[in-house]
Amino acid sequence: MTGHAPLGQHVDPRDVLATDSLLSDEERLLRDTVRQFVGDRILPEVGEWFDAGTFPAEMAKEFGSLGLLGMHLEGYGCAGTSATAYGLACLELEAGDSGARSFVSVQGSLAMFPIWAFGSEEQKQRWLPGMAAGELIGCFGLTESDSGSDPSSMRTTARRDGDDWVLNGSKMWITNGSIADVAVVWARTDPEGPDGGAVRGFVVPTDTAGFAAPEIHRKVSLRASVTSELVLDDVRLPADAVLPGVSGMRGPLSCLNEARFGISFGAVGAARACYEAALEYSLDRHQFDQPIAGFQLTQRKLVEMMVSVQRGTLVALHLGRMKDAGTLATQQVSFGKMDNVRMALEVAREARSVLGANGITTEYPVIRHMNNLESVYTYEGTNEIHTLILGHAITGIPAFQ
Ligand code: TGC
Ligand code: FAD
Repeated sequence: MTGHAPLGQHVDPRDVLATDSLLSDEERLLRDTVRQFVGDRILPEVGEWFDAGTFPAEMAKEFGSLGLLGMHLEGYGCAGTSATAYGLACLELEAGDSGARSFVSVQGSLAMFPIWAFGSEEQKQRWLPGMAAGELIGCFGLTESDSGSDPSSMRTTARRDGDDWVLNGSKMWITNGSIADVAVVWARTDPEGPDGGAVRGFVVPTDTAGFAAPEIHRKVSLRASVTSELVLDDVRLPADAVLPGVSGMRGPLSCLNEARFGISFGAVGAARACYEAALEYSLDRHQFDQPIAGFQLTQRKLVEMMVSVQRGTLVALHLGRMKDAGTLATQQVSFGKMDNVRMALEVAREARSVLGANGITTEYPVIRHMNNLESVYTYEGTNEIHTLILGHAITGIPAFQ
């Protein structure tokens, strides 16, 4: 027994390390279902959505009927899958477009998760089933124009007025803001009040007086996704609008762990799509009387891309198995988000070069992914912030300030 496959055995160019064998039958089935959905419903149209700078809100119900919204949460109409299954769905969605994965991340990990984890039973019953079905769309308001990487410097306030809460301030760069039915908004309470100035989460129906969500235009990245400002002008909410189960920055940062985990998988999907587009193109495209895949310099690019995608897949799966075992540390999530997103961006740029001039049009998916990944590199904690989280983890010295 040599431990080797027979000489000359074929390897799959799309999965050279046979990472597929690490999935269960159930995971493969889910992966294939989402892949087919992306092929049928997203890929044929996403170029137009990107060109038009829009994401159709109607897709929410389609995501809902596939069980993709809040899919790793239990109860309240959620599918209750494993974390790895959620990751695999993110991977396939982002192989279509980062905007599709963003929609699902924000809905499930950023809007539903805080209600599910920190909400009252009444809040859960009111919002989660409709959100799981895609009948109600949620958004997550943490970032402000002057508080991005340092969200604890936020200026949005929540003041008590009798039993009511009154919110004032604004949030910036909020995915799904203009199409949302409900916004989970993080605001700082009165330092003199009973919450002692702690950040609290509020469930804000977007038809509440004083709430507005103007859309942000002129993006050249993540165009197939709605991004908005949230304006809160004396938004008066009943006492029970606050999320009772959490106080302090732990609230919003816990939600980020969920979404960053999904991005660790999602980025691999975008990278895989770019690698596969470059491989296919390089085998078809002839120059100097031969396929450009026959040039050593092109082969090197293809091999580097393939190795990166395979390595990213292994990292993501490892994180998924740890999350399912309940052992995943937040710093390990930062590893996946930081390394897989930068990997995907490098792969996208390399793939773009293989496509030559064709690589600069949205006729091919590569530059769309490449531009999208610039947003993914920045949101959910920039590459630098995750570097510093890991730097802190290995040295014990925080270097944020
Ligand atoms: P720090 O003083 O370290 O901690 C404050 C409290 O928070 C707790 N904590 C966490 N809890 C859960 N998960 C984590 N990852 C946590 N990190 C910290 C910590 O234990 C402490 O709790 P307690 O109870 O002792 O008070 O926090 P800090 O304010 O100094 O922050 C550190 C830093 C820089 C790492 C953090 O601010 C950060 O991660 N900044 C990046 C901001 C960010 O990622 N924003 C994302 C906005 S949402 C978004 O981008 C959506 S994109 C959506 C799409 O996909 O379209
Ligand atoms: P800044 O924090 O100003 O950073 C600018 C640069 O400085 C970066 O390179 C950063 O890494 C660097 N920097 C900052 N601090 C340090 C430091 N201590 N050390 C070293 N370098 C540092 N937010 C939400 O709340 N909800 C959403 O739904 C949402 N969706 C988004 C969708 C899109 C398309 C985009 C682009 C952003 C979205 N965001 C959302 C906001 C996103 O989370 C922020 O953009 C991100 O956290 C970075 O903040 P910033 O853009 O203000 O950059």
